[in-house]
Amino acid sequence: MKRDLLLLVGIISAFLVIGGVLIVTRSLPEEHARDFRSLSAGNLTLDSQIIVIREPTPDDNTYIYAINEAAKEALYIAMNDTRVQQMLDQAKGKAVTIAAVQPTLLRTLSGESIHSSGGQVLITVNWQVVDGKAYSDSADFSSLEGKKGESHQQIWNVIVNMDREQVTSISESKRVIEETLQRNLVYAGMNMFMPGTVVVDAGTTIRWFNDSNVPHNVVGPFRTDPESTGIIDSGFIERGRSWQYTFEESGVFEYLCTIHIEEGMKGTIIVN
Ligand SMILES: [Cu+2]
Repeated sequence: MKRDLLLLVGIISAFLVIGGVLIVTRSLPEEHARDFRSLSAGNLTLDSQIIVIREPTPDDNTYIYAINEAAKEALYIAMNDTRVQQMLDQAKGKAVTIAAVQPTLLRTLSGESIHSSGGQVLITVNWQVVDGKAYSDSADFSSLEGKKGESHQQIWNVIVNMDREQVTSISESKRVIEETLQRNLVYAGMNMFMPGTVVVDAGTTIRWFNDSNVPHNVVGPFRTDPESTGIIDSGFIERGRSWQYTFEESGVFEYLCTIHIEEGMKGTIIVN
C-alpha cells in the first residue's frame, strides 16, 4: 500500500513539474491561441480602389475594370491567354464587361500589400433579341410593346495563377430571360435589364419589375439638357416587386445594378 502511494505522489509531482515547465516556456495550447493574430481591421485594411481600364464607346461597347492593383495584374495575365483572346473575338459587336474581381488586396499598417496567388476575371457578354432580331439600337415602347424580348448572357469565369502568370481554368455559363415586352416597363431579370436601352418622352413613368430570384437596384446619373446631373437610386427591389420613376425633363439616364455590375447589368433611358 505504501509503495503504491509513493508511486502516485511521484506521478503527480512529475505532472506538476512538466506543467510548470510548459507554463514557464509558454508552450501551453492556450498560450499559442493567445499569440494567434487574426486578420482584424486593426492590423490590415482592405485596398479596393476600382481601376477603370476602358469605358464603352459608340464603336466598342466594352467595359473593363479591376477592383485593385493586384486584380489588374490578374486581368493582364488573362488577356494574354489565347483562349480568352478567341472568346473576345467571338463577342465583337456585343456588350462586353470584363471585371477583374480577385485577388483581394490587403494592406498592413506598415503599408505592405498582401494578396493570394489566385486571380479571377469575369468576362460577360450581353445581347438582346426582339422578335427574333438583334436589338442593338434604341427604340421606343410603341415599337417594342407586345413583342417577344430575349436577353442573353454568357459568362466566362477565368481563374488565374498569379505566381505562374497563367490561366488555370475557364468555365462557362449561360442565361436567357424571355418576356413579352410591355409599355414603359423594364424587366430586371436574372442579372440583366430588358429592354437594355429605350427611348421615351419627357413625363413618362418607367417601372422596373424584378422577375428574378434575387434583389436588384437601379442606380445612376440622370443628365438633363442644361448639363445638370442628378443621381437616381431605387434602393433594393426585392423579387416580384417593382419600382418606378417619372422622368420630367429630357436627358439621359445611364444606370446599373450595383450588385451585378460585374456581369454588365446596366441600362439606359433616353428621355426626349
Ligand atoms: Cu442586379
